[in-house]
Amino acid sequence: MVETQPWVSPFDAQEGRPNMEGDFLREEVRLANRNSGILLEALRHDVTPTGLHYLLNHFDVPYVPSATDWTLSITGRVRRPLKLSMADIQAQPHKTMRVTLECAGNGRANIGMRRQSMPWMYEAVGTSEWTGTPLRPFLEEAGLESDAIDVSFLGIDRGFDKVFHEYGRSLAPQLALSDDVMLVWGMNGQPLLPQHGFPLRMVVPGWYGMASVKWLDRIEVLDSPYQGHQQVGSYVYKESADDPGVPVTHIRVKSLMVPPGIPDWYTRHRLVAPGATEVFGRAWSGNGVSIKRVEFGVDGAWQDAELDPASDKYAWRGWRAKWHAAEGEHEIACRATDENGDTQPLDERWDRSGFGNNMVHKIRVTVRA
Ligand SMILES: Nc1nc2c(c(=O)[nH]1)N[C@H]1C(S)=C(S)[C@@H](COP(=O)(O)O)O[C@H]1N2
Ligand SMILES: [Mo]
Repeated sequence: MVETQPWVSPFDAQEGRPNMEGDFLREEVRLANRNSGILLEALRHDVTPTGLHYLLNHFDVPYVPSATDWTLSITGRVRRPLKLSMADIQAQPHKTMRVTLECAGNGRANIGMRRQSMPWMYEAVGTSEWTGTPLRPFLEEAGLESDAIDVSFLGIDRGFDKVFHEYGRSLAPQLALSDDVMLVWGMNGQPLLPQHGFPLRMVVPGWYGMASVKWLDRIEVLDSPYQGHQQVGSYVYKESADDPGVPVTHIRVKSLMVPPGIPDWYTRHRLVAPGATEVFGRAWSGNGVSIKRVEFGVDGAWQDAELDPASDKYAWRGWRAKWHAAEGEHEIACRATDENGDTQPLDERWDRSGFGNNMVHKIRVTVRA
């Protein structure tokens, strides 16, 4: 870690943070202490224990002591504006879905010229059983006007990222009305924890995590495209600053392994005993596309891994590979391909903000008796 950057008021500056190489900044380390990732060994669990699920909070976690007074309003280009209590929402039919969430910035720190932001390596992913109810009946009750072209979702957390804003995102009406977009109050059979959006959040399965707005209190139906910072000023794939870019949407195909053997505590370098061993991992893709193939690589030689039975449509899939570990230094890797034929790249995928880097997971291993 190197010294903190010279102080420039972030409340005035309009420029984004630059890209950089080298050691992590104090600011990045502080963000990493606030936003924890999954421990890779916890990939073993089909459903990530709640306390091991990754976290990404841009601002402060709001203090909401009870769900009793929480309301969700639906306003804007609707025929009947609604103000719903948690009781109104929970009176709808319940549904529990197993969904893998991944942060769009996962893999950012593995890009040579990384963006100054949350320095995720591989660990911004987790799978939960989310309990809630589809959003659709509420939007239908409110009744979208014929000029409604965007549906915005706002949380109560606020702060600065170039500009002042409340965390907000939007979805096209057609998507907001799909059966899979959910209003969620439960995570793994318990009320949401404060850091995961208590008492109410969205889950937009198959999309990178930014779409799943936490602490949801307002839905505004719009007759023009939503212009919130998290929609148009961030989460856009760009080659360079003047690239108009392409919005970040669905999760890209990816796989990870449980690091085999035992770690050195500080470097996390692995030590594996020679002989037969099994490497276990997970693979997933976005938009409900299933995993077709996972390969396991040792020093660049690839073999097919065995896939566990498919899980829910939007949840990751287990895989395992037999490895006859020979003494010496090795680099092991895994690579997934989905039913669309999309495969993970071997090397980092450039994006100016470090979004969508789904390069293969590589681990250096010492094999010694
Ligand atoms: N209100 C609000 N919702 C939010 C965020 C946020 O900062 N504020 N972060 C988003 C991002 S970028 C991700 S990846 C997911 C993370 O959800 P989790 O912390 O429950 O894992 O929440 C999304 N929803
Ligand atoms: Mo994210």
